[in-house]
Amino acid sequence: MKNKISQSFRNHFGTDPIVAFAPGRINLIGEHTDYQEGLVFPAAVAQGIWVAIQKSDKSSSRLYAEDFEEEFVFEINSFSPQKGHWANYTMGMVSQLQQAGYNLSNFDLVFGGNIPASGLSSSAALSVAVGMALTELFKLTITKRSIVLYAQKSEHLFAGVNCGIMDPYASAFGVKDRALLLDCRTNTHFEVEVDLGDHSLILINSKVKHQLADSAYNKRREACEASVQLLRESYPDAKTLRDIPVKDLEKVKAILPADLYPKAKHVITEIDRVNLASHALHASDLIVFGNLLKESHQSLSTDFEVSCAELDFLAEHSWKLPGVIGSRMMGGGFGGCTINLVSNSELQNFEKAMYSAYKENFEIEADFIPVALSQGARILE
Ligand code: GAF
Repeated sequence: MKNKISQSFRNHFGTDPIVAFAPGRINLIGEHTDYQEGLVFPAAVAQGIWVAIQKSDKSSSRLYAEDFEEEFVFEINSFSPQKGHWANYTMGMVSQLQQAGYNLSNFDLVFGGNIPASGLSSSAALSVAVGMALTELFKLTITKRSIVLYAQKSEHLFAGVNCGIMDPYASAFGVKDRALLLDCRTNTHFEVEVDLGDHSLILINSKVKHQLADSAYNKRREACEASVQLLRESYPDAKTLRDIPVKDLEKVKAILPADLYPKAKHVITEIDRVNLASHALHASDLIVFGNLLKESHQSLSTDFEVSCAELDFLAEHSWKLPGVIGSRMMGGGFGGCTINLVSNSELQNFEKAMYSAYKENFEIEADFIPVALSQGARILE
């Protein structure tokens, strides 16, 4: 893929580029907790986005999206977000760097990738790869941590999604064979070795992406913030739902209105589940780990209401099959993938059974994506 993107750059712009790579991510557990300063448990995957870049002496910056075969041109000192456009992830990063005081000149850029499904954070991977590429190109002194924060802010301001930090963080800091137990309050992580014995992680791509997912995402975040406001009467020091102990759920229920309580309950219990899941994984207790995945799905579906018929079907049907340790929807919701932990001896049967059951119910041919936990973003030699 690196060669393809470099070659495309040479064809378009006639010079040799610097190439950066940033991977997509999975998340073992901990959904919709990052923007409440909770815990999450993501990892980088092998697939990702490659960005080729070089300085330009032209009066504008030229972008080319290899996968869409589309060009976009903008002036480095005067640009604004274009609704729904892929160029936002480059312009958003440029804007963040400029606001931080870095002086950039025009550049040419080609990007492309091999992320096989939605829900694996291709947008965060693109932002992080662009951040890495610009840092290298202009010899800027910027830490990966800052690139992560700029990527998140860029998604807020240029894509209109008020996301948390999990996706760019996992893309930047991923480690081979490890998941990151990330504390979204301190923005620091522990690496946890993921030894699944005779089991594998496999994603099922539902191939659906329901409309309004972005506005529903923002609404969920607002609901959490509204809950915190109300809870402050009883918990004056609470900054986010992270500060509400899981043992206080009954008290929380008495305070919050009926529409907010289930959302708050999801976040509070999900943070607890991440804690328990990391201990279970550390102790190689896959049964406990798998049950937590199931509880996470139920909570996301019933309480947080970010699942959909297709994801519910994929998770619920998986639970019934032999060799399945756990299964749940993954990521923001309303489509994308489920993540499944399945015994290697049953993997083929699992795929066959899930493929036909899903096709029969939704007339969609699901894809199965094996997961290899991999290294995070880097400049390629
Ligand atoms: C999306 C967001 F970008 C993340 O920040 C996170 O909130 C996730 O949904 C849900 O856990 O991927």
